[in-house]
Amino acid sequence: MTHWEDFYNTHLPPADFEDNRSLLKEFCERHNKLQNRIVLVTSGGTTVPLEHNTVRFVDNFSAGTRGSASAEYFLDHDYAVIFMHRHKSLEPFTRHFTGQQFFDMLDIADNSQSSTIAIKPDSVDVFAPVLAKYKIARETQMILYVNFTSVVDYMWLLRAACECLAAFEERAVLYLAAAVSDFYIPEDMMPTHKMQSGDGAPTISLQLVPKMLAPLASLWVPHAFVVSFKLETDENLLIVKARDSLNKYKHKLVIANVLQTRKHRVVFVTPTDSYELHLSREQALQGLEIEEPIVADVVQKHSDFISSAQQRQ
Ligand code: PAZ
Repeated sequence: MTHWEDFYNTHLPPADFEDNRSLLKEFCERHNKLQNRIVLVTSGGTTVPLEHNTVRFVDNFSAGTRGSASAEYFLDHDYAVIFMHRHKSLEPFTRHFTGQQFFDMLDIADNSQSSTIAIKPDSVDVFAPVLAKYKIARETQMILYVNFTSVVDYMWLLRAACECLAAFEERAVLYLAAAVSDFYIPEDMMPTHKMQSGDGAPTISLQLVPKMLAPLASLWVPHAFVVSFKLETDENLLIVKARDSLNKYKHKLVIANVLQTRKHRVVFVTPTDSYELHLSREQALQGLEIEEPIVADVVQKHSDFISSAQQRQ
């Protein structure tokens, strides 16, 4: 496995990196002055390009549901939110109206002079509260959107966000819900141009991505409340792998989930404890989302963490 420092030495930052870094810096400085709590929510999957001029890439299943829903609930708890997401994955607020849903909520009235577009009366109750929350979040500048596509973009953005979050010390939460690839093709092993079928079936050799949770938890934001997510498909590995991760990186909490049941069941694994949160069928039918109790629990743990840090001072 490449050491994390070698990874940054051998992979260039994305083209929009400096712009995003300035946005992060400005957002963090403002909220730090206000003594706000802040959360970095990572969301969606990363791509692994197979060519420098990327035509083809390896991707994963993540739609960004967990991250985008969680970001909304953190705003409800008055956290400033850095929403670091995969380009074109689900985003807070607009996630409620994807695909044709939004158009189906609209009516168009034509007369000879002009056209008027209006929200259908029976959709107003659904649309208005979401729009109102979006407007407040934007106007009060409580949310910053930054995006990534490849695993390399993600790594650069993650480190830049951590550099800005360090000043918040215990007031920062890192909520790492993105599905980040464990494997990639290093830049020096990737062809420049589109692979040609005429050259025969390619042999693709993937390397391990360095585990950034190691420098993140111990060096970049050592005082922050770091929460990672662990996804498995084999239930038998879930708790073992989550506990391994806590032992190795010494962060505060792993939220473990299984691919097929992730929308209604997660397991909280702390250094001393593990317990389940789940939604009943009735709760799901009523429109409750599991991210609401997940975020409420994380916020409670974060408050306890801040209190015990203050008592030590
Ligand atoms: O994005 P989504 O809602 O479809 O999925 C969420 C998730 C399963 C990616 C997330 O809960 C998670 O487990 N993220 C970490 C994945 C991992 O690297 O193990």
